[in-house]
Amino acid sequence: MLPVDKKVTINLQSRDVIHSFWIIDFLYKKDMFIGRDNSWSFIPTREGEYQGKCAELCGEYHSMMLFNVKVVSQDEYAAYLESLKEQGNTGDITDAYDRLSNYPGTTGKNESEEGEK
Ligand SMILES: [Cu+2]
Repeated sequence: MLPVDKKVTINLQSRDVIHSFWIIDFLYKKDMFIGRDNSWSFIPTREGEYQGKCAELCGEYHSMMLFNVKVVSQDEYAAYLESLKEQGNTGDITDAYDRLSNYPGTTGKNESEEGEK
């Protein structure tokens, strides 16, 4: 769910292979790479529901990588965030779900990234 007429930045990270984040009606897609963060900023200007999918043949479940993006009013967006909070759904996804463990000598993090922290 995204708020209409507000700048949105989507940070894209891959935890396994290369994917491509594609919202079809937005006429744009952005690749997601392992160990290299990517981002996409835009301002959705029309309320509605838009289909998205992975646009990179990424593996056995590629055809199941479908999602919907709902662009809603500011009020509806605020109410949605509040409902998530009430359900205890706050914060970001952490590295706890990271399945990538093939960087040499690490537990799934890029060594150059670790040096920056
Ligand atoms: Cu895919």
